[in-house]
Amino acid sequence: MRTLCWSVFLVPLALGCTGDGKSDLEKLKEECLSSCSNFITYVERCDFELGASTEGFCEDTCSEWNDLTAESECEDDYATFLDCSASVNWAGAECTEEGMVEKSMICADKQNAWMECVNDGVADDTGGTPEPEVDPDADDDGDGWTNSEEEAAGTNPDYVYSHPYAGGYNVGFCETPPETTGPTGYGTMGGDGTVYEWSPYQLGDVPENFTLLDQHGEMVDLYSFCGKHIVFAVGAGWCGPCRGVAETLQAEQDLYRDSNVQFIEIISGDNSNNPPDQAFLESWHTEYGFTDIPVLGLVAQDQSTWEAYSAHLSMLFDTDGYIPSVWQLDTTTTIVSADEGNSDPSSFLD
Ligand SMILES: [Ca+2]
Ligand SMILES: [Ca+2]
Repeated sequence: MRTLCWSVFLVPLALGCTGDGKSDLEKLKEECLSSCSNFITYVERCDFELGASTEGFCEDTCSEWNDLTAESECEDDYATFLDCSASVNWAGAECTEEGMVEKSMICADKQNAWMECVNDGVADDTGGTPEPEVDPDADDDGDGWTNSEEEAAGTNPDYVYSHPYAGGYNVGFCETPPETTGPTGYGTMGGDGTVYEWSPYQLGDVPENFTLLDQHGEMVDLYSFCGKHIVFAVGAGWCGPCRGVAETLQAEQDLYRDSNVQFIEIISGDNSNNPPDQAFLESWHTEYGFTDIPVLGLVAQDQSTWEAYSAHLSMLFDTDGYIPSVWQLDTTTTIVSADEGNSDPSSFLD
Protein backbone atom coordinates (compact mmCIF):
# COMPACT_ATOMS: atom_id res chain seq x y z
CA MET A 1 0.00 0.00 0.00
CA ARG A 2 2.82 2.33 0.72
CA THR A 3 3.81 2.66 -2.91
CA LEU A 4 0.26 3.12 -4.18
CA CYS A 5 0.18 6.88 -4.17
CA TRP A 6 3.63 7.01 -5.64
CA SER A 7 2.41 4.95 -8.59
CA VAL A 8 -0.80 6.92 -8.91
CA PHE A 9 1.24 10.04 -9.24
CA LEU A 10 3.67 8.97 -11.91
CA VAL A 11 2.45 5.94 -13.78
CA PRO A 12 -1.08 6.94 -14.83
CA LEU A 13 0.13 10.33 -15.91
CA ALA A 14 2.85 8.84 -18.02
CA LEU A 15 0.64 6.11 -19.41
CA GLY A 16 -2.23 8.47 -19.95
CA CYS A 17 -0.10 10.68 -22.07
CA THR A 18 1.40 8.06 -24.33
CA GLY A 19 0.38 8.12 -27.93
CA ASP A 20 0.92 10.43 -30.83
CA GLY A 21 -0.99 13.18 -29.03
CA LYS A 22 -2.78 14.54 -32.11
CA SER A 23 -5.35 12.25 -33.66
CA ASP A 24 -6.68 11.28 -30.24
CA LEU A 25 -5.88 14.58 -28.60
CA GLU A 26 -9.22 14.96 -26.90
CA LYS A 27 -9.13 11.43 -25.60
CA LEU A 28 -5.64 11.87 -24.29
CA LYS A 29 -6.57 15.11 -22.63
CA GLU A 30 -9.50 13.45 -20.94
CA GLU A 31 -7.31 10.65 -19.61
CA CYS A 32 -4.69 13.04 -18.48
CA LEU A 33 -7.13 15.36 -16.78
CA SER A 34 -8.67 12.37 -15.09
CA SER A 35 -5.29 11.30 -13.82
CA CYS A 36 -4.54 14.81 -12.77
CA SER A 37 -7.85 15.04 -11.02
CA ASN A 38 -7.14 11.80 -9.20
CA PHE A 39 -3.80 13.12 -8.27
CA ILE A 40 -5.19 16.34 -6.90
CA THR A 41 -7.80 14.40 -4.98
CA TYR A 42 -5.11 12.16 -3.63
CA VAL A 43 -3.02 15.09 -2.55
CA GLU A 44 -5.97 16.61 -0.75
CA ARG A 45 -6.82 13.33 0.91
CA CYS A 46 -3.23 12.82 1.95
CA ASP A 47 -3.07 16.19 3.61
CA PHE A 48 -2.45 15.25 7.23
CA GLU A 49 -4.54 18.19 8.37
CA LEU A 50 -7.61 16.59 6.83
CA GLY A 51 -7.07 13.29 8.55
CA ALA A 52 -7.81 10.00 6.90
CA SER A 53 -10.13 10.15 3.95
CA THR A 54 -13.38 8.21 4.31
CA GLU A 55 -13.36 6.97 0.75
CA GLY A 56 -11.10 6.63 -2.21
CA PHE A 57 -8.25 4.57 -3.40
CA CYS A 58 -5.61 5.64 -0.92
CA GLU A 59 -7.57 5.77 2.28
CA ASP A 60 -5.37 3.36 4.20
CA THR A 61 -2.24 4.70 2.72
CA CYS A 62 -3.28 8.23 3.45
CA SER A 63 -4.01 7.33 7.03
CA GLU A 64 -0.64 5.70 7.37
CA TRP A 65 1.12 8.54 5.68
CA ASN A 66 -0.71 11.09 7.72
CA ASP A 67 0.76 9.53 10.81
CA LEU A 68 4.18 9.25 9.29
CA THR A 69 4.25 12.78 7.97
CA ALA A 70 3.02 14.12 11.27
CA GLU A 71 5.20 11.97 13.50
CA SER A 72 8.37 11.30 11.59
CA GLU A 73 9.26 14.89 10.86
CA CYS A 74 8.40 14.61 7.17
CA GLU A 75 5.96 17.44 7.53
CA ASP A 76 8.24 20.03 5.97
CA ASP A 77 9.07 17.80 3.01
CA TYR A 78 5.41 17.07 2.50
CA ALA A 79 4.48 20.77 2.69
CA THR A 80 7.19 21.58 0.13
CA PHE A 81 5.80 18.94 -2.18
CA LEU A 82 2.26 20.25 -1.72
CA ASP A 83 3.38 23.81 -2.39
CA CYS A 84 5.04 22.65 -5.55
CA SER A 85 1.99 20.68 -6.62
CA ALA A 86 -0.23 23.66 -5.97
CA SER A 87 1.97 25.80 -8.17
CA VAL A 88 1.50 23.49 -11.12
CA ASN A 89 -1.57 24.07 -13.22
CA TRP A 90 -2.40 20.41 -13.56
CA ALA A 91 -5.89 20.92 -14.92
CA GLY A 92 -4.61 23.15 -17.67
CA ALA A 93 -1.66 20.99 -18.52
CA GLU A 94 -0.88 20.48 -22.13
CA CYS A 95 -2.03 17.00 -22.80
CA THR A 96 0.79 15.87 -24.95
CA GLU A 97 3.16 13.15 -23.97
CA GLU A 98 6.13 15.43 -23.64
CA GLY A 99 4.13 18.15 -21.94
CA MET A 100 2.61 15.91 -19.32
CA VAL A 101 5.79 14.07 -18.58
CA GLU A 102 7.58 17.32 -18.21
CA LYS A 103 4.92 18.82 -15.95
CA SER A 104 4.52 15.66 -13.95
CA MET A 105 8.21 15.77 -13.21
CA ILE A 106 8.18 19.35 -11.99
CA CYS A 107 7.61 18.28 -8.42
CA ALA A 108 9.18 14.85 -8.67
CA ASP A 109 12.27 15.86 -6.73
CA LYS A 110 10.06 17.26 -3.96
CA GLN A 111 8.07 14.06 -3.87
CA ASN A 112 11.26 12.01 -3.82
CA ALA A 113 12.53 13.98 -0.83
CA TRP A 114 9.24 13.48 0.98
CA MET A 115 9.14 9.76 0.19
CA GLU A 116 12.71 9.26 1.32
CA CYS A 117 11.80 10.90 4.58
CA VAL A 118 8.66 8.76 4.96
CA ASN A 119 10.49 5.57 4.08
CA ASP A 120 13.23 6.37 6.56
CA GLY A 121 10.51 6.56 9.19
CA VAL A 122 9.06 3.26 8.01
CA ALA A 123 12.46 1.62 8.20
CA ASP A 124 12.91 2.84 11.75
CA ASP A 125 9.37 1.87 12.76
CA THR A 126 9.63 -1.63 11.35
CA GLY A 127 13.12 -2.25 12.64
CA GLY A 128 14.47 -2.44 9.11
CA THR A 129 17.62 -0.80 10.31
CA PRO A 130 17.53 -1.67 14.00
CA GLU A 131 19.61 0.25 16.46
CA PRO A 132 22.01 -1.90 18.47
CA GLU A 133 20.52 -3.09 21.73
CA VAL A 134 21.70 -1.00 24.66
CA ASP A 135 21.80 -2.65 28.03
CA PRO A 136 20.90 0.10 30.52
CA ASP A 137 22.70 -1.70 33.33
CA ALA A 138 25.93 -2.16 31.38
CA ASP A 139 28.84 0.26 31.46
CA ASP A 140 29.80 0.28 27.79
CA ASP A 141 32.71 2.69 28.09
CA GLY A 142 34.01 1.37 31.42
CA ASP A 143 33.96 4.73 33.20
CA GLY A 144 32.21 3.36 36.28
CA TRP A 145 28.77 4.71 35.40
CA THR A 146 26.07 2.57 33.80
CA ASN A 147 24.56 3.52 30.46
CA SER A 148 21.28 4.49 32.11
CA GLU A 149 23.05 6.57 34.76
CA GLU A 150 24.91 8.39 32.02
CA GLU A 151 21.77 8.94 30.00
CA ALA A 152 20.10 10.44 33.06
CA ALA A 153 23.11 12.68 33.67
CA GLY A 154 23.44 13.73 30.04
CA THR A 155 26.94 12.35 29.69
CA ASN A 156 28.19 10.14 26.86
CA PRO A 157 27.91 6.40 27.68
CA ASP A 158 30.35 5.63 24.86
CA TYR A 159 33.10 8.08 25.88
CA VAL A 160 35.13 7.15 28.90
CA TYR A 161 36.01 10.72 29.90
CA SER A 162 32.38 11.83 29.94
CA HIS A 163 30.66 10.86 33.19
CA PRO A 164 29.17 12.57 36.24
CA TYR A 165 31.37 13.88 39.03
CA ALA A 166 30.56 14.22 42.72
CA GLY A 167 31.46 17.88 42.32
CA GLY A 168 28.55 18.43 39.95
CA TYR A 169 30.78 19.78 37.20
CA ASN A 170 29.41 20.64 33.77
CA VAL A 171 30.80 17.68 31.89
CA GLY A 172 30.96 17.91 28.12
CA PHE A 173 29.77 15.52 25.45
CA CYS A 174 32.32 14.56 22.80
CA GLU A 175 32.11 11.48 20.61
CA THR A 176 35.85 10.89 20.60
CA PRO A 177 38.78 12.28 22.58
CA PRO A 178 40.57 15.33 21.18
CA GLU A 179 43.74 14.70 19.16
CA THR A 180 46.55 16.36 21.02
CA THR A 181 49.21 18.44 19.30
CA GLY A 182 51.52 18.38 22.29
CA PRO A 183 53.10 21.66 23.45
CA THR A 184 54.55 23.64 20.53
CA GLY A 185 55.17 27.04 22.13
CA TYR A 186 58.22 28.81 23.48
CA GLY A 187 58.60 29.92 27.07
CA THR A 188 61.42 31.82 28.65
CA MET A 189 62.37 33.44 31.94
CA GLY A 190 65.56 34.76 33.44
CA GLY A 191 67.04 34.28 36.88
CA ASP A 192 70.47 34.26 38.47
CA GLY A 193 71.91 35.40 35.16
CA THR A 194 70.60 32.31 33.47
CA VAL A 195 67.94 32.26 30.75
CA TYR A 196 65.58 29.33 31.07
CA GLU A 197 63.70 28.08 28.05
CA TRP A 198 61.04 25.46 27.67
CA SER A 199 58.17 24.41 25.41
CA PRO A 200 54.75 25.27 26.86
CA TYR A 201 51.43 25.08 25.10
CA GLN A 202 50.45 27.99 22.88
CA LEU A 203 47.50 29.25 20.85
CA GLY A 204 46.10 26.56 18.58
CA ASP A 205 47.58 23.66 20.53
CA VAL A 206 45.36 20.83 21.77
CA PRO A 207 46.68 19.72 25.18
CA GLU A 208 47.10 16.13 26.22
CA ASN A 209 44.62 14.95 28.80
CA PHE A 210 45.65 15.37 32.42
CA THR A 211 44.10 13.68 35.45
CA LEU A 212 44.27 15.46 38.79
CA LEU A 213 42.81 15.07 42.29
CA ASP A 214 39.92 17.39 43.12
CA GLN A 215 38.56 18.76 46.39
CA HIS A 216 36.08 15.85 46.67
CA GLY A 217 38.77 13.18 46.40
CA GLU A 218 37.98 12.26 42.80
CA MET A 219 40.39 12.17 39.91
CA VAL A 220 39.24 14.63 37.24
CA ASP A 221 40.18 14.50 33.55
CA LEU A 222 40.63 17.58 31.40
CA TYR A 223 39.01 15.66 28.54
CA SER A 224 35.80 15.31 30.57
CA PHE A 225 35.13 18.88 29.51
CA CYS A 226 35.63 18.32 25.79
CA GLY A 227 32.58 19.95 24.21
CA LYS A 228 32.61 22.77 26.77
CA HIS A 229 34.43 26.07 26.52
CA ILE A 230 37.03 25.71 29.29
CA VAL A 231 38.61 28.47 31.35
CA PHE A 232 41.26 27.38 33.81
CA ALA A 233 43.51 29.30 36.13
CA VAL A 234 46.75 27.91 37.50
CA GLY A 235 47.54 29.46 40.87
CA ALA A 236 48.92 28.75 44.33
CA GLY A 237 48.06 29.42 47.94
CA TRP A 238 51.02 31.72 48.49
CA CYS A 239 50.13 33.85 45.44
CA GLY A 240 47.93 36.86 46.25
CA PRO A 241 46.98 37.67 42.63
CA CYS A 242 45.98 34.00 42.19
CA ARG A 243 43.55 34.37 45.09
CA GLY A 244 42.26 37.50 43.38
CA VAL A 245 41.39 35.40 40.33
CA ALA A 246 39.78 32.73 42.51
CA GLU A 247 37.50 35.32 44.08
CA THR A 248 35.82 35.97 40.72
CA LEU A 249 35.55 32.46 39.33
CA GLN A 250 32.23 31.26 40.78
CA ALA A 251 30.47 34.47 39.74
CA GLU A 252 31.83 33.98 36.22
CA GLN A 253 30.79 30.33 36.28
CA ASP A 254 27.29 31.37 37.29
CA LEU A 255 27.22 33.95 34.51
CA TYR A 256 28.40 31.62 31.76
CA ARG A 257 27.23 28.17 32.87
CA ASP A 258 24.32 28.22 30.45
CA SER A 259 26.67 29.33 27.69
CA ASN A 260 28.45 25.98 27.80
CA VAL A 261 31.41 27.17 29.86
CA GLN A 262 33.29 25.33 32.63
CA PHE A 263 35.78 27.14 34.88
CA ILE A 264 38.54 25.11 36.52
CA GLU A 265 41.04 26.02 39.24
CA ILE A 266 44.44 24.33 39.26
CA ILE A 267 46.62 24.68 42.36
CA SER A 268 50.37 24.19 42.03
CA GLY A 269 51.25 24.72 45.70
CA ASP A 270 49.75 25.47 49.09
CA ASN A 271 50.59 28.49 51.23
CA SER A 272 54.10 27.12 51.70
CA ASN A 273 54.35 26.05 48.06
CA ASN A 274 54.12 22.38 48.94
CA PRO A 275 52.02 20.20 46.64
CA PRO A 276 48.41 20.72 47.76
CA ASP A 277 46.62 17.87 49.51
CA GLN A 278 42.88 17.28 49.34
CA ALA A 279 42.29 19.25 52.55
CA PHE A 280 43.90 22.31 50.98
CA LEU A 281 41.81 21.91 47.82
CA GLU A 282 38.71 21.65 50.02
CA SER A 283 39.66 24.79 51.91
CA TRP A 284 40.05 26.66 48.64
CA HIS A 285 36.67 25.40 47.48
CA THR A 286 35.09 26.62 50.72
CA GLU A 287 36.91 29.94 50.93
CA TYR A 288 35.82 31.02 47.44
CA GLY A 289 32.31 29.55 47.59
CA PHE A 290 32.74 27.18 44.70
CA THR A 291 29.69 25.09 43.86
CA ASP A 292 30.60 23.45 40.55
CA ILE A 293 34.23 24.41 39.91
CA PRO A 294 36.86 21.70 40.29
CA VAL A 295 39.89 22.64 42.37
CA LEU A 296 42.63 20.38 41.07
CA GLY A 297 45.96 19.79 42.76
CA LEU A 298 49.20 19.47 40.84
CA VAL A 299 51.59 16.81 42.02
CA ALA A 300 55.13 17.56 43.16
CA GLN A 301 57.50 19.05 40.62
CA ASP A 302 60.69 17.11 40.03
CA GLN A 303 63.44 19.66 40.62
CA SER A 304 66.40 17.35 40.00
CA THR A 305 66.93 18.59 36.45
CA TRP A 306 65.67 21.51 34.40
CA GLU A 307 64.39 19.06 31.83
CA ALA A 308 62.19 17.31 34.40
CA TYR A 309 61.16 20.59 36.01
CA SER A 310 60.08 22.18 32.73
CA ALA A 311 58.08 19.10 31.67
CA HIS A 312 55.77 19.52 34.68
CA LEU A 313 52.18 20.55 33.96
CA SER A 314 52.71 23.84 35.76
CA MET A 315 55.32 24.76 33.16
CA LEU A 316 53.44 23.39 30.17
CA PHE A 317 50.70 25.86 31.07
CA ASP A 318 53.00 28.79 31.77
CA THR A 319 54.69 30.93 29.13
CA ASP A 320 56.53 33.43 31.34
CA GLY A 321 57.21 31.80 34.69
CA TYR A 322 54.56 33.86 36.50
CA ILE A 323 51.26 32.82 38.02
CA PRO A 324 48.33 33.10 37.86
CA SER A 325 48.31 31.54 34.42
CA VAL A 326 44.89 31.73 32.82
CA TRP A 327 44.06 29.60 29.79
CA GLN A 328 40.99 29.17 27.65
CA LEU A 329 40.16 26.19 25.44
CA ASP A 330 37.29 26.15 22.99
CA THR A 331 34.76 23.33 22.62
CA THR A 332 37.23 21.28 20.57
CA THR A 333 39.77 21.59 23.43
CA THR A 334 41.91 23.90 21.29
CA ILE A 335 43.73 26.70 23.13
CA VAL A 336 42.27 30.10 22.28
CA SER A 337 43.86 32.13 25.09
CA ALA A 338 47.33 31.20 26.32
CA ASP A 339 48.47 32.61 29.65
CA GLU A 340 47.10 36.04 28.83
CA GLY A 341 45.40 36.64 32.18
CA ASN A 342 42.02 36.65 30.44
CA SER A 343 39.32 34.70 32.28
CA ASP A 344 36.44 36.35 30.36
CA PRO A 345 35.05 33.83 27.86
CA SER A 346 32.51 36.17 26.27
CA SER A 347 34.53 37.00 23.16
CA PHE A 348 34.93 33.32 22.35
CA LEU A 349 31.29 32.31 22.65
CA ASP A 350 28.79 32.17 19.79
CA1 LIG B 1 29.70 4.46 31.34
CA1 LIG C 1 30.87 8.01 29.66
